[in-house]
Amino acid sequence: MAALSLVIGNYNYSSWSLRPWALLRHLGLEFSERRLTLDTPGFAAAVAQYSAAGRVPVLLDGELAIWDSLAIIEYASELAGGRGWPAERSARAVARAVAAEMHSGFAALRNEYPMNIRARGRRVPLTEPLRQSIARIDALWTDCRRRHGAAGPWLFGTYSAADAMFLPVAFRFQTYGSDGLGPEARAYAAAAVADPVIAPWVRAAEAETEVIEYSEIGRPTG
Ligand SMILES: N[C@@H](CCC(=O)N[C@@H](CS)C(=O)NCC(=O)O)C(=O)O
Repeated sequence: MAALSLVIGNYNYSSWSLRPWALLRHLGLEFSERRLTLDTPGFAAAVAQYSAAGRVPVLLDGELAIWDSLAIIEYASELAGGRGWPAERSARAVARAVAAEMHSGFAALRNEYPMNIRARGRRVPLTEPLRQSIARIDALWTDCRRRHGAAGPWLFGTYSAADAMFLPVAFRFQTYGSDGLGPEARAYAAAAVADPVIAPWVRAAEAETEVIEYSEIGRPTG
């Protein structure tokens, strides 16, 4: 049995769970999954077994419980000998800034475009804060791809934590449309959601039957 265990929420909806899961998979670290169902009466008691913060993801390594996506990503990278961040120091510093910007920012995008991996063809009003979030993501992805595209298909050439942090955003563009993204950012988002390494997560999201109504916004009307 794998020593590491990742406590996650619903595959379809839990964007914070997806981030470290994707990096653990890319690093080739073995881990088991413990899935809790978000937005149910039993969730609070279930997650309290693992974390007093009351949120997923949580990474368990023996007695150690790490309860935040970015902290899990850093721990996973340490276990993998520093892989998961660019090897070159200045690229690594920028990748950390990119990942941290996602972790602490983009509130409008997170609220107005809830991750809903199964859904397609959803449309929600483009508020000014949402437009600004999308413009910032477009600029960030385009700049990274122009600088590092020659080294590989990911934001910093080879796969890094920055890609894992932005993977749920790529799924959001698949659900709500990618208006506002330029060609490089669109191509990056399309490649990110088609990444074979994360395909098992997508299959699990498609097989789930729970519906969290507040995340099911933007259905076509009429
Ligand atoms: N900053 C945290 C955020 C974690 C988070 O908000 N997780 C959501 C699921 S995606 C959650 O556990 N929600 C349950 C709740 O708030 O009751 C992280 O990066 O791990």
